[in-house]
Amino acid sequence: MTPNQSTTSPHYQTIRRVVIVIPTYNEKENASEIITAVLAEQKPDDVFDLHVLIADSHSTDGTIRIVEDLAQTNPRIHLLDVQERGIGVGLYKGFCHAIDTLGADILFEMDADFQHNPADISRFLEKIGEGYDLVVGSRFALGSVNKMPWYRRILSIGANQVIRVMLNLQTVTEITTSYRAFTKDLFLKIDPATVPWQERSFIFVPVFLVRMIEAGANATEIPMTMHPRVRGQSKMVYWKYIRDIIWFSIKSRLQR
Ligand SMILES: Nc1nc2c(ncn2[C@@H]2O[C@H](COP(=O)(O)OP(=O)(O)OP(=O)(O)O)[C@@H](O)[C@H]2O)c(=O)[nH]1
Ligand SMILES: [Mg+2]
Repeated sequence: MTPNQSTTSPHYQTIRRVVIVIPTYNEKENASEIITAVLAEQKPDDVFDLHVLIADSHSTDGTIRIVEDLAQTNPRIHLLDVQERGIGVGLYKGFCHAIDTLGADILFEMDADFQHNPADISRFLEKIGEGYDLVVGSRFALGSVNKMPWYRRILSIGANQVIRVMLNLQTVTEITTSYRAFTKDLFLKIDPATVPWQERSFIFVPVFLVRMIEAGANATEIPMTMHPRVRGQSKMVYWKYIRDIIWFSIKSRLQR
């Protein structure tokens, strides 16, 4: 060590690989831009080494080709074709691939359509650096900005309240949006059989968070900015999501 180098310099700390898993189905309008925006968050000399994994359900609109081309030019960009439909399939298989093949220490889940702002990534990582093993982006935390239309805001308030009250969840205020960072160690504590990752509806998203909390996560929330989708088509089927949330909440309540 030369005299002006300190042991607290990032080079003397363990570099932790962060893999941001983005599930996609027919996101050709967003794919290239979201990857670029995520990787722009890599800070020089950081202790976090950012990678992005697109976990695609065999899109038919050319998303795969766009990501394949980008992956050839940048080793931080990865593609996994999970073949089957479902955000849960994309996320769950994406997390496993990120750990087993890409060597992830820290995982993110994030949407492709810019509803989750990539500029928030560094604030998630700050909290991981402070020792939390789960950081949840919340539309209900003080300082968050929610630009969704009124009917979507009512829907999200209702869905979150139903789950929180029925399961008596105190730790987090946001259960239904998929913008989170967590450690590999926390993920590995979860029994895949307890998470509905093969369901076509979005029910994986809240159940996965509940399982992380039940696994003893040291969790915190950060305020996030949420914007309506600008490009591409929504894949959310609201009635199925509401039905599945109510059913999951009732089942969980009865089992307690
Ligand atoms: N791998 C995979 N990803 C999916 C699937 N369905 C949706 N996604 C992705 O999951 C993320 C969230 O889906 P959205 O359609 O944006 O759902 P939403 O944000 O609740 O709805 P909007 O606010 O209307 O956009 C996006 O990145 C989608 O491309 C799927 O079947 N497979
Ligand atoms: Mg969306």
